[in-house]
Amino acid sequence: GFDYPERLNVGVELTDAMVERGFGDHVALIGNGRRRTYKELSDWTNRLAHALVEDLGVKPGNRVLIRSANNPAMVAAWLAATKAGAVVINTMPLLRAGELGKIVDKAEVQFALCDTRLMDEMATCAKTSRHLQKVVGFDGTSNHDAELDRLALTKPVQFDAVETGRDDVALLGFTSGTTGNPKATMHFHRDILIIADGYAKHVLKVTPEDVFVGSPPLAFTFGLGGLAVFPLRFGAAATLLENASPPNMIEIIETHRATVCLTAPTAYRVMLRAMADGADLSSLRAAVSAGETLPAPVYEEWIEKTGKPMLDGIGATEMLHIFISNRFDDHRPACTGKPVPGYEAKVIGEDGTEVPRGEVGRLAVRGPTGCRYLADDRQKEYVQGGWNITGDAFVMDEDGYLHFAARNDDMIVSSGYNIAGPEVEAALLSHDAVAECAVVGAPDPERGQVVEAHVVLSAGAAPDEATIKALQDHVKATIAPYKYPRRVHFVDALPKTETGKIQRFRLKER
Ligand code: 3SK
Repeated sequence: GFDYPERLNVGVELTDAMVERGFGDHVALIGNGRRRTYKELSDWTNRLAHALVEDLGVKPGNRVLIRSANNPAMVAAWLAATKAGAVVINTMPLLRAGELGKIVDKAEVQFALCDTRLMDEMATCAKTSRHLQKVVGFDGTSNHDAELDRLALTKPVQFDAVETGRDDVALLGFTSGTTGNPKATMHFHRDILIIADGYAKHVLKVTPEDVFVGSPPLAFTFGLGGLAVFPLRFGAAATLLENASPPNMIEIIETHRATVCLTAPTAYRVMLRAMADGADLSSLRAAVSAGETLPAPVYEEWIEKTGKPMLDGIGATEMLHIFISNRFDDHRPACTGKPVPGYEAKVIGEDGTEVPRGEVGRLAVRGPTGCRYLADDRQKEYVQGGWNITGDAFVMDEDGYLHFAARNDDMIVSSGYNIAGPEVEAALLSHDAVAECAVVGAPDPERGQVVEAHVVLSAGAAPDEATIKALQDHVKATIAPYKYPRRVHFVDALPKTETGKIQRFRLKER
């Protein structure tokens, strides 16, 4: 069970409570060339919380938007606003004023805390917003040289945090929109601890000696959980990178001897190539792959080169974090694993009943976190009879392991065959000429749909008919031949969300 006191403020739990537990001198955050201990983080967030309440007028339940790239100042702003009892909306740095405006309207945001380097779009958004009362800048470079930092500077390092309830909303997570239609999901203070006390404790087995690195934005619950909540809950250190490119992550791993990495399979592919050129990833004890399905060749090469497993897992903004995962001592290729402690999963058909083992259906999960959309009719589609009905098609095998088939939208029906686009992608990715690819169903008068591959070629591969033929033959030789891509387009890059998920719907629109 996940038992928490009725009065619970997750901002306090991850800072002041950690100091009380003896972690005051442990390094909590590393970023922008500085290290901060838990005591420093506690003081910093308490000063900021004073400024939010006393100077800005933030009240419990107010919606506070934070706009920043991943850096320690963003984590501090999130924790401070949480201590002040606010409901926080973390947002991606690349969002434009129009996109920010939709979030501000939907969440009825009253206050925005914005890295001063990203102020232009925020200010444009504020001009037309009915809800926003105040936009205040903070210094994302941690030099404390912006309005909010100056207000906080003179405040005391003790703060009486708002005594929120464990079931009070602490966070609104906006879905990243692979379908182009974002929704807000509400999460309680207790939910944020549950993801640490479940997955991070029992699957990742986090200890105070761990050093985390990774690429998902803190604005995405994958990043907030993996790069802030998990380390801070256990007295570990989080390294935060504003630009988490694979070379930058490698540098951090080498410099800080990082032990846990969370990123997407494409980044791991690049890291594997870098290992061949001497990159030292030997400090990593855990490589978490999520956000996109993990192709078996990447999983296998990782084990071969590092001697350690790569943990594929699936989460959802609706569920807050990962709910199905492989384990260090129980992992398989092309397999997402089993439910995380506390969660149950089943695979259901159109009529909502469980399909036989081995058959494709929709993944349904239930557990201690779950979907609560903010004012959205889609709630009754997502949650039915206490089960969260995800948008993913899965197969449960005889032994209870779950295997990703496709996002429901990514199933291609061609001449009566059901073809899972990601399976064709995995086959293509096992060819040397393919750096990245996405497979979609394209309308076809004869077959209904045909399999269409969009391929980013590896350096040196020629974008010509001979390569198309080689790729088609390779797929036919790897999986059932009817699944081969009848159309192949070479592209420079694939359309992706800011969290790195491929936007297949954009390819379908083309
Ligand atoms: O699998 C995902 O996309 C995800 C979403 C939210 C939180 C965590 C994860 C891994």
